[in-house]
Amino acid sequence: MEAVEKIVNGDVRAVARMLRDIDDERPEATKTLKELYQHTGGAYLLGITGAPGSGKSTLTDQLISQYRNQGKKVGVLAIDPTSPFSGGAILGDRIRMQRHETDRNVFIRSLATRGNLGGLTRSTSDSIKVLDAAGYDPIIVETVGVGQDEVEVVGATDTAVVVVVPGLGDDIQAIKAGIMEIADLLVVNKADREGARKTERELQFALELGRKASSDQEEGWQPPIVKTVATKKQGLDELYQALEDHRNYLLENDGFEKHRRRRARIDLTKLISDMGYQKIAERLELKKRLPELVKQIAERKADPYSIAESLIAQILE
Ligand SMILES: Nc1nc2c(ncn2[C@@H]2O[C@H](COP(=O)(O)OP(=O)(O)OP(=O)(O)O)[C@@H](O)[C@H]2O)c(=O)[nH]1
Ligand SMILES: [Mg+2]
Repeated sequence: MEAVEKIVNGDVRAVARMLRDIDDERPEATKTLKELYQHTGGAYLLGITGAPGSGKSTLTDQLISQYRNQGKKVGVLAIDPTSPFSGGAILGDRIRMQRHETDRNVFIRSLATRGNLGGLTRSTSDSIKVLDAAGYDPIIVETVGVGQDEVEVVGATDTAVVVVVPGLGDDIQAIKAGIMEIADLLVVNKADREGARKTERELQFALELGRKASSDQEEGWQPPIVKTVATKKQGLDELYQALEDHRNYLLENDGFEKHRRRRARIDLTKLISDMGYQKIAERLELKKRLPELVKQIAERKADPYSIAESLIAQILE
């Protein structure tokens, strides 16, 4: 049987192999992705982001149970933003969610990001499509909300959850800048610690400010703040209910359609810039010509702007 057919039939090994091929950037993966595409678009995408150690994986582990109780087949992609050598977060994710590892209806993978620009968005969105085609629904994507790419990944999900912990202090600045605008739902986890109420109030305030400044906000949806103690399952029913509320809100307001269009736009523009450079380089025989062009630029016989313009002009001719 072909890879595509196997994946669509939910063959776990075929799914795992495909994710590896994507990670290794194998050219064959693109061929399979082309054929898989028509089988995607059905899954509910749930993004969870927040500072390192805020409890994202513990929350995800609890949510997996909630969705399994509803008979859902759950996919989880945990993005590790650290260097490929540390493996620390990956290990933590595996331990946190290991009780689900023997469940055939739960698929958990960690993706290392290798630090290449745009690589995260591309490989994550490709991996999501594979799980989607294989029938996983919901698909939970865990990222550490540090870089632009991570924020972008979660911002492109259907429901974006931002996790904070009490006493964040300086963190609130980081949260205000960027992360706040993408939040559909805020979680104050580790509410067993001191200052949970204070953090909740600070978030409420930041939320009001951030929402006013943001143009990308969804009309008619007020992001709720849910307090949880993930390790003790406290607040998990409330969190699940808030997620369902947002999903229903999306269903009633063409939200899923809007998000599918947004992701299609991101996919297309990313692919054009990724593939574009390679194709342009081939067409212009850049590999052969580059040393001479670089020499001219370095010796100030030509400027890089004019060279780039003339190369582009040659392509457009
Ligand atoms: N006290 C307390 N500890 C918690 C709570 N939730 C998680 N923890 C602990 O916090 C630590 C980090 O939890 P993780 O779930 O791995 O956090 P994470 O955000 O996934 O971490 P990274 O993926 O490494 O960024 C673990 O030791 C958890 O047991 C909570 O509600 N209260
Ligand atoms: Mg984690």
